[in-house]
Amino acid sequence: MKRNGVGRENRVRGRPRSERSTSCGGGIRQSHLRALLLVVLGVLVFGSAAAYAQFRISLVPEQELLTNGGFEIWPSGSKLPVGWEVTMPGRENRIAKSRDDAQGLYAVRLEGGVGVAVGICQTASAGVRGGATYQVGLAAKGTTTEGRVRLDVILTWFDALGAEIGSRTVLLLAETGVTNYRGFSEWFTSPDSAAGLRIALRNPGTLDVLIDSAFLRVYGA
Ligand SMILES: [Ca+2]
Repeated sequence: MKRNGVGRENRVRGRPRSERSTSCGGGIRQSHLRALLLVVLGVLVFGSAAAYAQFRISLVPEQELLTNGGFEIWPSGSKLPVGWEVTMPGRENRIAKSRDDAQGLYAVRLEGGVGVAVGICQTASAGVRGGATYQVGLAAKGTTTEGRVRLDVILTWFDALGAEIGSRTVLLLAETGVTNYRGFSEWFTSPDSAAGLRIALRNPGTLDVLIDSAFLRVYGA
């Protein structure tokens, strides 16, 4: 009887070892599993947030503001590509269509000279607004390995009444021996009252410069 009582007591005080082991061990594993899942979830959430912040610009809609940025369209007999004007009157004869292109069929060549800065420009209004993020870029190169090739990109902002409200020169190229196309780009933000943006591509150097694949994008359109 006593032996049986002890046996019953043992059975009552504790569940079989295998059951305890299964229950307790399982509880610990579930706890660890929950912690691990939380860590993984945290990594995913924070990792995704960081990735989103880093690449958010590429995820929002964008709008191209330039007309004929690839310089593929040229009116018959014209020295200027469609959509572009000359920055200084009378300099059309120093601007030319070139088959030495980075993309497509044609590029534009701005002739260099002493005391002369040949340039082309165009003004965008559709899609231009205050406080937006923009990216301007192009491919450019020189035609000789000797001397310094120059190219300035000049951005000028206008308000809704057409008054100039700011200007900024972005020097994209000022290097020696660049005879293969290289891509250049820069990010910027518009002034709050911006309603128009003129972009001018100007060669202030003495050597010719070739330009192709120009773009001017606004994000969040
Ligand atoms: Ca082209």
